[in-house]
Amino acid sequence: MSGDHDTEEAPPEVHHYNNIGEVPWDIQNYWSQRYKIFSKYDEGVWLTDDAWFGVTPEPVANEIAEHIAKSAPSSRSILVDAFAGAGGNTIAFARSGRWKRVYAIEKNPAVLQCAKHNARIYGVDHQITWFEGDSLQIVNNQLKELGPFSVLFASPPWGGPGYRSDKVFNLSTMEPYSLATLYGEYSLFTGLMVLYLPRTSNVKQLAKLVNDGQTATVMHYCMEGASKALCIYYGGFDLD
Ligand code: MGP
Repeated sequence: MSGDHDTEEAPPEVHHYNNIGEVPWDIQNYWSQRYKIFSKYDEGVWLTDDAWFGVTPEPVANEIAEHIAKSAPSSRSILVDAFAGAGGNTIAFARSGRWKRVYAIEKNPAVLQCAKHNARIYGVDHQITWFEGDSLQIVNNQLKELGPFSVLFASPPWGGPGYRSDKVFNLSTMEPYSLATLYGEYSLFTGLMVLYLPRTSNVKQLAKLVNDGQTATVMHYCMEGASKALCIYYGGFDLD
């Protein structure tokens, strides 16, 4: 461990790797991009080995946070991050300064501890309320009353890095939650949602959820000239 934020104890599955010799082979590719993922990596960022695959790289997370901040109606003052993971997006939302409060949900207790720790490194922990548990349940039970004031962002699991083997990614078989399940459940909470999905997502499936006369925007987020992922903006965002 290194940095100034290591007074707390890390759970056994949480690591801060300092050199490539310590890093499992299947995440070495991600570790070599660690400063793109977290620019403050060397300050002691924590991750579980599985969390590396799903973290949104910091420049992408910042760009998304900026787009949501400027396009959401001003009446919305709460941002709910439904799958916080190790905190990449949550931290960017808090840093944007746009939200009265950021609510962050994560099911895996060790990953949640990483997110809290990483938010402290970025100095934004005090702006975030954390929930441990199932995203769909927490949104529609514990957070229910906040729906009319909220924008929901979800970067769900895509079923692992194997998503790349599909030329067109089928969102109806996405594990563990399909697009229709996520959209259906989150729509009960708020009409304003942004979903972070594979760059190869089936666009027809994305469009099927848009009612006649309404619009949705697909935005690709790129690094070094290549799309990393897309976001679909459902509801009244002003992205022009
Ligand atoms: P990638 O395809 O694994 O990496 O993930 P990359 O660097 O584009 O691969 P390359 O070798 O083809 O260049 C691209 C981005 O998708 C990552 O930066 C993550 O933000 C995101 N991502 C990957 N997975 C497997 C998931 C996932 O399961 N869920 C979410 N929400 N994001 C993911």
